[in-house]
Amino acid sequence: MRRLLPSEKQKEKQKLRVLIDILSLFPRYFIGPFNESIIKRAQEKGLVTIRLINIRDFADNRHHRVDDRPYGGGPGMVMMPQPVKAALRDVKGSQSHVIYLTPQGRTLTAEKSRQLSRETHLVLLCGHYEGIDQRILDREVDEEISIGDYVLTNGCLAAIVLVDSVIRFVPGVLGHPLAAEEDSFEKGLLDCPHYTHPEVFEGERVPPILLSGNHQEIAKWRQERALKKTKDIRPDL
Ligand code: 4GX
Repeated sequence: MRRLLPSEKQKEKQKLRVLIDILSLFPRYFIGPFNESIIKRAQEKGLVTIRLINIRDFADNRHHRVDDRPYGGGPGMVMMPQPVKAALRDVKGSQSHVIYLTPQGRTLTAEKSRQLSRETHLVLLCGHYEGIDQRILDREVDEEISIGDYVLTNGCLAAIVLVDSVIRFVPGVLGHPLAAEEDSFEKGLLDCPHYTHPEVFEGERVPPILLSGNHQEIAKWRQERALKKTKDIRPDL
């Protein structure tokens, strides 16, 4: 294959860029996690663009109310459809994939994160209170995802987890091109233990095999330890 011209390389990169819009009631939730370390650098490199949208800005009533009492009664409040619909209309385009974070969704996996990393535009909808009016979910959401079987106070932390796990699969985000592939779960196993200096810490030695320089034996040892760990902790894998 012929080499790409610089302008074409630019286009290749542009194609792989991911735009992530996060719709919530607390945009400031995301400031800390998205402005540190790998996610920060991914944005600086132009590989991902993250926009934080406050759903309250789209409420068309005088007091910018976004919640109301549930039909049928019961505790808590439900997010009204109008502000959510208006916020979605503002960001959605032909390439958008809209995700609602909820314990009622399919559980997030590494495979799902890899799949989402190939999308051009992700729209993450964060629920607050008892959730969002079902008519919005039926008409506007492409997919419901849960980050695990527990209930958070709102969807923002779940969106942070999803963004973090997805961007690791965006080419160029991790230093080593195959780092995401090397990680645990790609082989269906938990990770093996890791050691660094010093050789003896509080009387405990690093396993001697790791100092042997025999890379074949080291790979075998790591594989065995990963297998044992998986059998003990996660036999379901
Ligand atoms: N994985 N939450 C959504 C609002 C809510 C309440 C009831 C639907 C029904 C969560 C999770 C999660 C907390 C986000 C409740 N939505 N999100 N929120 N686990 O616990 O994704």
